[in-house]
Amino acid sequence: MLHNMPITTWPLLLIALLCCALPHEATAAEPKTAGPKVAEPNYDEAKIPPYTLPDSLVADDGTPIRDAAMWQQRRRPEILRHFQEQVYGKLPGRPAAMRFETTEQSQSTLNGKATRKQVTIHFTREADGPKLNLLVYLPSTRKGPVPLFVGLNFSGNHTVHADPAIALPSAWMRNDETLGVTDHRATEAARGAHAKDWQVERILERGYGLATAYYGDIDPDFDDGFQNGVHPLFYREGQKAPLADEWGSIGAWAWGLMRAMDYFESDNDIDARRVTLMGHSRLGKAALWAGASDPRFAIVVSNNSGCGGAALSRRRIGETVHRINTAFPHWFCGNFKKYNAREDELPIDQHQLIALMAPRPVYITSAEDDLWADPRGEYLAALHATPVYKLLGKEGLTAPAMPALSQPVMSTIGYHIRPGKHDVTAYDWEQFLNFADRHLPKP
Ligand code: GTR
Repeated sequence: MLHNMPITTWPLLLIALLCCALPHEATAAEPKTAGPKVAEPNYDEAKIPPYTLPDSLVADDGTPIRDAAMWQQRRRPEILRHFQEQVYGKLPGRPAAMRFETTEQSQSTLNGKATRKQVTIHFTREADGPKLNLLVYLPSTRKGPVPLFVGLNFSGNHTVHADPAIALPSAWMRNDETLGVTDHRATEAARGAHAKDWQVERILERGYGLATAYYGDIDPDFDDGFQNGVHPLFYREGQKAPLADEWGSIGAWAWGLMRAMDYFESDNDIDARRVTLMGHSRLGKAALWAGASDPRFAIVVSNNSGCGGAALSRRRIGETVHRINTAFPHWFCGNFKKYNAREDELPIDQHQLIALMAPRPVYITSAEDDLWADPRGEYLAALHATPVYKLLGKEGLTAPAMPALSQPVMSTIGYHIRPGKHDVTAYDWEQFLNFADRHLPKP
């Protein structure tokens, strides 16, 4: 999906360094805000400073969390609040005037394999207000409401399949010659360009629907001081930007996914209790945050989500808090900047983001060459979320050591690492489908 560099034979370190220097799908902008210099990335396990992870089963005041009730009533809200106030920012609720409009529908498409729906979620009464355009495919073989995968896409709904009926997005898009994006508008050139990242036919064949939307519909991915996208809809009188503990762009993308869930609840062809949320990279961070914030998502899949996603911040390997906050000042809330090069002061770490999903299943993936995202830190976060699952009577992650390449572990917390780069592959999708088959509640 993101980078198409011929990098097969270079040493891993060089690859990792290039990951920070060369563009991902949306360019990893070099730090543009003034401030202390961001430390050079470390890729050496031996140079990770010693750290202690916050204990999910001890409350902030030192009280041990002994049972499920104490977790649910006391510790979970405490951890959730830390993530809201210090990391992603607080989210608003569902807008009162929100409405759904089916703009296009076909009972039989993709050679008879699917029903297609295109649905606009209008966040305001006005037709030209901010909106999210959902593309939904449902298997023709369905006998009733179907389980569904949902995920935001990077470059427009028209990139997920060559289907000529998919509407082009109209929202701002990063210019990209390879996708034919000029003047920040999508064009026909990219139709089907990311089909391999979505495996539409395979998902349908396995009995699942797929819903997707362009993340830029919710908030264009650049730092404009939160003037575009959905943020201004919620400003109080005189407010010009979110407060330090209010949502940034990752929060907005997560919020958009929650609004998609509102739609699924209204569509009788979809089983809203069996929705698996999948996100890659920055959208994996958003998926985890949406899953933590909204218990309606039955499963969350984090694909290569890295720093601010599934990877432990305190390891400071590959991408760090300081670097991500500097390159992408709009992603997290203002307060998160306090932790630049001060990870030990965070009241939480990312294993607790995974624990907020408990007891729901969550699947974490890494890619061998994606050292920027810290595969080992992603595995360790999954492992250290396990005590919360155990407290709730689930197994958590059953792999006490990091699994070998292509050896998926499918316990309540699942994990795999595959060979290759930062990407979503057909192999990854096969595992997501297997994981959903295994863990979704029965209809
Ligand atoms: C990188 C960023 C990562 C990851 C990635 C992506 O530039 O440093 O945190 O989110 O972008 O989303 O592709």
